[in-house]
Amino acid sequence: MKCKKCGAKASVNMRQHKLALCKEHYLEWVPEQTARFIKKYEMFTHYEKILVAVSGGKDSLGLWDILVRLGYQADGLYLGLGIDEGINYSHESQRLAQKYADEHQLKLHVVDIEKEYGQPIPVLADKSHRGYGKPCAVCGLAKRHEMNRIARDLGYDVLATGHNLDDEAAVLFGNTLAWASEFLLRQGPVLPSADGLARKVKPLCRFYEREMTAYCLARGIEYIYEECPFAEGSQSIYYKELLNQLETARPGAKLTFYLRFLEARKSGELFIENNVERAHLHPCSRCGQPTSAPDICSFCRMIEKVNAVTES
Ligand code: Q46
Ligand code: ZN
Ligand code: ZN
Repeated sequence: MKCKKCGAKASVNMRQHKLALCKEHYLEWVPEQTARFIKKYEMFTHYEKILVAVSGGKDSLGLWDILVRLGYQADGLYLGLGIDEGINYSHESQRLAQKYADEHQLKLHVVDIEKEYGQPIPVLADKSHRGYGKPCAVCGLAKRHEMNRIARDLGYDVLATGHNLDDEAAVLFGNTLAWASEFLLRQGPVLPSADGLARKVKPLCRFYEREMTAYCLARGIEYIYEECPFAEGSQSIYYKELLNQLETARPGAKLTFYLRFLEARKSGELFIENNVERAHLHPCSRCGQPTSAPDICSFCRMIEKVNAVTES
């Protein structure tokens, strides 16, 4: 297979785009496409300060690399979750995030959950009894809370995450199966800022996971290969496997599923827009972040519960 641009031997073949490229042209194509998506979905401008949530994995490090190559003002945020059983996941992912930042002279903010709140994520999950055996619910809550807190406290205009097409299609699939209308309405490449919530963007939402792997390998970016040990057996992995089977039989199916959804959502054809009541947000009386809960936000309530258990 030959590169469509120069005729040299292709190293990446994207069946869904009917496009094969050599390494050099692939490394040009990915940022060009990202710049196009940033513009199309009006994510941010070169004048805005971007905070990239960096986990040490290929998507977030790839995203940071692309944004910096495109000349955006992008700093990183690493959240230390304290998930160190088995493969030393947190320790290794922080090492790789820091390594990338140091090698490219970039600023990486590091927030350690245990230092901030007294316990690592698995213990917070256990003590708050929100885990049902897995710490993912508490982890997601803590990540959202901390990312928004840091973006607000340090004056960033926008928070960027490395969600790729496989992630977005799996979430969309789950939300569609459940007809979770409120989640469907909120799912998109941009979540505008509102009542103290930072704008959230997903510049990689149209890249397949394997395209990000190819990008990081071609750029020589060292990233953590292993998933978080708690991801094993998760619903989202199961949905990804199902969608991969579909993609093998019908190349491009995943992209079409996602893009058609975005079109329908934009033109108000989801038939759910008018039925969803928007939650009224007000500042949490403890941390000041927006919440729809009556007094304090669910994160502060979780921490309060953990502290009560710890003290008793
Ligand atoms: S939520 Fe669950 Fe992830 Fe947190 S505990 Fe690991 S798998 S990192 S995306
Ligand atoms: Zn080429
Ligand atoms: Zn709060």
